[in-house]
Amino acid sequence: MTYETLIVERSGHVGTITINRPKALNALNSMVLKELARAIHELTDVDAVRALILTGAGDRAFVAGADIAEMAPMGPWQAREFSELGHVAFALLEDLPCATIAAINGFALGGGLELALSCDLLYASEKAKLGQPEVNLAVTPGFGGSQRLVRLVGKTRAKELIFTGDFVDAQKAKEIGLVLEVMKPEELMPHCQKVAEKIASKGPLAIAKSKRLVERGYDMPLRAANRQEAETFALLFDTHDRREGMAAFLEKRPPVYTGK
Ligand code: DAK
Repeated sequence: MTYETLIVERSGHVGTITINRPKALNALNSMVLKELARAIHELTDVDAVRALILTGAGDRAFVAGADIAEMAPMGPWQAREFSELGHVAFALLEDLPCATIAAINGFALGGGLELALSCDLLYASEKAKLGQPEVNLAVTPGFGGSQRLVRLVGKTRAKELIFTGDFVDAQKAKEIGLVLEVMKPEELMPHCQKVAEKIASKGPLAIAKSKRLVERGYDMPLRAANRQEAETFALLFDTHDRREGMAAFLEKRPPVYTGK
């Protein structure tokens, strides 16, 4: 598959999607959002890609937001459709049965931060600047930021970021729990690759199911979520990988997982 606005790569079980519009600081236009959904669909085979890294092309931005030039002439109906494209692509990411990692290499603003927030693990370079500056344009976050940001950093921090439109630097983002780690720009991709490879070496179904348990369980009452966990745990006992993992431990050798 070829893409106009993305670079999609695979190395072993690790996939990388790079948003590739560096001249516009990788701003998300309709084409990017549609291609993103298509690329995510392509990567949904659980045994093919076991961890996916998202990043931005160039050295300035992860993604500097939704494309303001494309949004400027929109009426409410087009804005609704545009917003839907983002929601669909980001929900696909959240539902992808493998780990997703945002390598935040520069500006992650508005829709760009919302894209990162749809990933499982967020790592940032020292150069990163993060924020929800939509209010500067007299709109609200449109791709789930008002909900995912609250869940990650809490209600008042999220309100502060959304109401002021201020950018936070990478260190501050780590302090408030928005990103996991901050590192030198040249260390970011190797670090994300290392984490991705580590995750890819585990039982793929266990990763897929763990992700689902965390995502779905978060909005459920504790008892129901725990019941779901017990059922998932039990179901995995009927897989090749579970037998392989335990046999490998007892035979003191590394396991070979197939996602079956
Ligand atoms: N969209 C389009 N182009 C962008 C862009 C963006 N978000 N951000 C940057 N660019 C372009 C600039 O226009 C410029 O293009 P040229 O003039 O060279 O052609 C190029 O990238 C380089 O940017 P600057 O010249 O501005 O670079 P600076 O270093 O001076 O400034 C900056 C960097 C990131 C601080 C600045 O570019 C900036 O403030 N960018 C906008 C950031 C922003 O406001 N992001 C949030 C966008 S709003 C909704 C749906 C979606 C959304 C909301 C509602 N509904 C349907 C309800 C989402 C909204 C957003 O994400």
